[in-house]
Amino acid sequence: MKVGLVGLPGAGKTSLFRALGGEREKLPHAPNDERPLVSVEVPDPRLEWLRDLYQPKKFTPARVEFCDLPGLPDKEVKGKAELLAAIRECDALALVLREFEHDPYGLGPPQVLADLDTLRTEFLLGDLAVCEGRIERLQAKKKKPVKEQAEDQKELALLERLAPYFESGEGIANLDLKADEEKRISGFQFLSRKPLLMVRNVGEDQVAEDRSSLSEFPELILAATVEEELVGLAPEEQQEFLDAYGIQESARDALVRLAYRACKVHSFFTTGEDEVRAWTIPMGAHAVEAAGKIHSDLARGFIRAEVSPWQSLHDAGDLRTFKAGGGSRLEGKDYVVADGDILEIRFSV
Ligand SMILES: Nc1nc2c(ncn2[C@@H]2O[C@H](COP(=O)(O)OP(=O)(O)OP(=O)(O)O)[C@@H](O)[C@H]2O)c(=O)[nH]1
Ligand SMILES: [Mg+2]
Repeated sequence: MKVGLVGLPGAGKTSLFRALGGEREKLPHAPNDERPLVSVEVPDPRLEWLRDLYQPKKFTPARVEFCDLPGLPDKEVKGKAELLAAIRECDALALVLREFEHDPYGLGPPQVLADLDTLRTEFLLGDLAVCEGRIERLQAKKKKPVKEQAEDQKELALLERLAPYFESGEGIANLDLKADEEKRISGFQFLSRKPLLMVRNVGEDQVAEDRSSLSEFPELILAATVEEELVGLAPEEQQEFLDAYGIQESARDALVRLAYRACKVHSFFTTGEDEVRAWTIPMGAHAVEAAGKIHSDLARGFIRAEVSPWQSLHDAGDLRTFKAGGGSRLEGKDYVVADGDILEIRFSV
C-alpha cells in the first residue's frame, strides 16, 4: 500500500517524510520509480504478542509506504503532468496542509481551507482532462471489429456519465459504481476517487490545541518539524519529548493508522516457528483473497482456511489452552476475514 504525501509547495511534505524515517533526497522531477519512498511498519501490539508466543525466526509486521512528492503548483508548469501521474500511482493521498505561521517561502498567512480547495480543484481538473481525452479518442475510433466497438461504447457511455461530476466540482468519491464499472475505470486512477486523509501541519506550539475538523476525511494534526526532531532521538528519550509537547502518539504511528482507516483495510496474521507475519487486506475480503496475498498457489488450490481469532488465542493465553477450548475453526472460500484473524490455509495444487 502506497500513500502519497501531496500538498502545495512548502506545506511540509518533505519534513513529514523525514519524520517518517525517509532519507533519500531526490530531484523534484525524477522518474516515478525513483521518487523518495519510505516504508513504515504498521504498529500492532497483537502481532508483538504473537511474536512473544511463538519466538519465530522471522518477524514481519505489515508495512505502509509513503512517497514524498514535490509541491503541486496551481498553474501549468513543466513537470506537472508527470507529478499528477505519480499521484495517480498512489493508493491513497495524504494531503499535507500548511497551518503553521512560520513562512520561509513567503506564502503569506496560512489559509488551510483555500489550500484544500485548490488541491481538490487540481485533482478534478486532472480527472476531467483524462476523462475528456479518452472520450475524444473513443469517439474518433470507428473502424474496429464489432465486438470491440461494443466495449468502447460501454466505456464511452460511462465516461460521459462521469464527466459532469468532474466539471461540477463534486468529483466521483461518493459515486456508487457497479463492480464492472469500477473495473472499467480502474485504469484511469481518477484522483477524485482516491481515499484521502488530511495532515494539518501546525506550529510547534499548537499541536495540543483543539481544532474543529476541516472535512469529512480522517485528519491528523501534527507539527512536521517537531516530528522530525523526534525521529532523531534515542528511543528512551522519545516518550519524554512527546509528553513535553502534549503529543499522544508519534506521527509515524498515527499516520499509518489513519492510512489504514482511509483505505478501509485491516490485518490478518500467519504464525509459526519460522515466521510471525501480518498481512494487509481490504475489509470485507474473503478467505481466498487472503490466501492469494500469501501465495497465488494458496488461492488456486484453496481447500479451507483454519481460523483462530487473535482475541480468542490471547484470552486462552497459550496454544495448548486454546486447542483444549476448541481451537481454530474451518471456513470456506467465501468467509469474510475479520481483523486480527490468524489464518492457516489448507490447499492442494
Ligand atoms: N515552523 C514550522 N515550519 C515548518 C513545519 N513544517 C515545515 N516547515 C518549514 O517549511 C519549509 C518547507 O518545508 P518542507 O518540508 O520542505 O515543505 P515541502 O512541502 O516539502 O515543500 P516543497 O517540496 O517545496 O513543496 C521548511 O523551511 C520547513 O522547515 C512546521 O511544522 N513548523
Ligand atoms: Mg518537499
